[in-house]
Amino acid sequence: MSEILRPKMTDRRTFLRAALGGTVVAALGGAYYVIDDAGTREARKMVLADGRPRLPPNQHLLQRLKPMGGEEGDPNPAVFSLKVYGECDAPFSVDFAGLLALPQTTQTCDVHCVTKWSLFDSHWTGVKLADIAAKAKLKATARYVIFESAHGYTSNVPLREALRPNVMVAHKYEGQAIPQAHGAPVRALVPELYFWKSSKWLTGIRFSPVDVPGYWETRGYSNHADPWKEERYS
Ligand SMILES: Nc1nc2c(c(=O)[nH]1)N[C@H]1C(S)=C(S)[C@@H](COP(=O)(O)O)O[C@H]1N2
Ligand SMILES: [Mo]
Repeated sequence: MSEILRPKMTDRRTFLRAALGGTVVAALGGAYYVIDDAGTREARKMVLADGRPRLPPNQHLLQRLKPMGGEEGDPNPAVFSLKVYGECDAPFSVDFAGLLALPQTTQTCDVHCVTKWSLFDSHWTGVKLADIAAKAKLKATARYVIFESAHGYTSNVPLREALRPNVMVAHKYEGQAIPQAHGAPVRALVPELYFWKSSKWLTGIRFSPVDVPGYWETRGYSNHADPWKEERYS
């Protein structure tokens, strides 16, 4: 994750084609991801309803979601189970069918990676974290949400922020099952914090009375991770 978004022109033809379109190509992880310079310039003029710039400071637009890696979990929905527990009166577990039986929402949102790329207008379907919290009957002592993923990856989000209507447990991306690289079959989605908070290959949601810094938060990255405040590192 510490890689810097940096153009590396290894494929001349792809570069020229992109350059003609007014864009620059970044070769990252062996694949090409287009930094949309024209789009970035336009994006910098956009303002959110609450006055924040739509594109957080020092971010650049990509045209599609870049797989950022991680230790993959089992993508098979048939073996999926999500454990919801911690500071709540009605902890529960759901399998994939059980997740689909909960109230579903589809949203369009922007996501922002700490390596300085952003993607506008990504589409996700899943269950709002707020609906999961209501079903679990949170205790007043719950103050943080800890997203737990395969192989011990975790991320921490203050409860108040996790209850925002755009925070969800997603099982579809762009109308399709989430691809394995992006966290199949189910991932967390926290659009207003840097993307590392959006745990892929999700296996658990724990409501905690105390903060528990997660995988990246204990490796030099910001505990809170607000892209508009550029909370990148701790
Ligand atoms: N389980 C798990 N989730 C994870 C990660 C990871 O390594 N493991 N990486 C995070 C980081 S650093 C980012 S930027 C996003 C990347 O999501 P993407 O690969 O779908 O773009 O996933 C986050 N979720
Ligand atoms: Mo990341």
